[in-house]
Amino acid sequence: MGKLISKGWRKSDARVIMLGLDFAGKSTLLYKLKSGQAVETCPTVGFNVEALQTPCGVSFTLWDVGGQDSLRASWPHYLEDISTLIFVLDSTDTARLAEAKAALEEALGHPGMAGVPVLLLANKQDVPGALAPAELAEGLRPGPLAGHRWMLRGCSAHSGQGLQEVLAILGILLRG
Ligand code: G3D
Repeated sequence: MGKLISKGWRKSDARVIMLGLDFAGKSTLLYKLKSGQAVETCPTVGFNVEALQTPCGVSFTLWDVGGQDSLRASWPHYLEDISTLIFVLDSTDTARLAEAKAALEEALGHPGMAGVPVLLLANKQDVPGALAPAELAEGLRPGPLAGHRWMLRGCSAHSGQGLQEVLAILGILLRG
């Protein structure tokens, strides 16, 4: 934990957790948001965390939690005291959309998640043939999102498309 504090983490910062299936692009998003650059990632074993700020100066920590099947059992450990959930979808992975929906349902079923706002990110919009955000939304219905304030945005962790808007939306959600 000392290491986290030295990276700029303060207990008072809002906690935003980023979940999604493995390969959705969570780690790439985290580091693109942090540094503005797409970096090479390795599968996340456990979590990555970075201290970030919205354009209007709201500080938060963004937790990227590994999404591989074997790691999803650990998600509940991270689902306490959450300000916002970011759920990342791979817009090119139509085969696993049902699996992603089930994982989202499971995460939102955790008692600590009642009423937590959800920002769904349709990542990899730079890939030709990627599903548009509205098409992904269709695939998620009937939704696990009832009772939650939620938004869905397209983005690309590679090109940075949509990420300024993601930060702006987080600012709105975090200020309530
Ligand atoms: P994860 O943390 O959700 O498991 P990663 O996913 O961030 O490790 O990304 C998985 C792969 O998707 C990586 O490819 C990464 O470069 C790629 N990726 C992430 N975001 C995007 C995006 O917006 N567009 C495109 N085209 N690819 C993306 P590799 O080949 O490095 O494993």
